[in-house]
Amino acid sequence: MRPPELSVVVPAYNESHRLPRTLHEVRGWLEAHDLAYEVLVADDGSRDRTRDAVRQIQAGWPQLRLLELPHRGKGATVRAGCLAAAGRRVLFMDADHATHIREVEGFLDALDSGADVVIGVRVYQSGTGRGRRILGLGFMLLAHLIVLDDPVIDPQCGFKAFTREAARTIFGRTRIDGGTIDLEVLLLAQRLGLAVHSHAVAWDHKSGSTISPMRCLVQDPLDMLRIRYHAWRLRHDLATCRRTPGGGPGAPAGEAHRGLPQAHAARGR
Ligand SMILES: Nc1nc2c(ncn2[C@@H]2O[C@H](COP(=O)(O)OP(=O)(O)O)[C@@H](O)[C@H]2O)c(=O)[nH]1
Ligand SMILES: [Mg+2]
Repeated sequence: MRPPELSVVVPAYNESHRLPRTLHEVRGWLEAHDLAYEVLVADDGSRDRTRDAVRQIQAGWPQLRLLELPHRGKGATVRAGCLAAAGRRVLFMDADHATHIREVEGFLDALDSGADVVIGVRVYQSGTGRGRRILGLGFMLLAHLIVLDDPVIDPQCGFKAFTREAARTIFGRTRIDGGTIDLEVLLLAQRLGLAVHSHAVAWDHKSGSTISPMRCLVQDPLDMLRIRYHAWRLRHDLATCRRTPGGGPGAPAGEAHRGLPQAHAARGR
């Protein structure tokens, strides 16, 4: 059977109230477009009825898969989902549908034009409160101080797409289990010399955020240091993979990686 053109990975933790509507909207859009797809809900050991809700929807929707994971955090869930994805291109997006699935069109075009990774940039934002914006700026400052080699306009946007090879190569090397995995993904992509493109998206901030300010202040900086340390430990592997496309533990067996272009991180091209 041919792989789907697109895998949509949705990490979920206690999302029984928001996810069914998102799945309904995502299905509506995908089916209106001529695209072979799968949707993977990666459930992070939810304690509400998220899994039951997905199972119910699955009954009439064969392209919907449910990954049932023990609770470890968003990063672990996104990683498991992206590594389990069967599609030729892999998108991850938030369960609350803050960025509409329709935006994926531009992402697929960018992947078809040579990008390995396409990251959303929340240019058109609505509903993001003041406290949240300030936390975001603090996070950005630390991300650029501690983690990123090259500039990235919006590292934390929860709407990112990958070629299958890039998804395997990157996520196979990530370690972070929490929400800072986006930074780890970007640092690894930079070190691997992958082509990272940015794409403007609309972001409608939904209520019910699970972001905890305490976690941002304590856990995130520690995770940023871990990301940096782990990338340093991987330096030989990353340098080898950069020189020999297709090599490395995260690459899919038997699939040749097309030539990896030199790094041009997130220049909004
Ligand atoms: N797996 C997992 N996913 C989480 C966790 N916290 C949030 N998420 C998911 O991450 C996405 C974004 O979460 P959300 O609460 O909307 O964050 P925000 O809107 O960025 O403040 C959603 O798909 C959530 O289900 C977690 O602890 N584990
Ligand atoms: Mg949200």
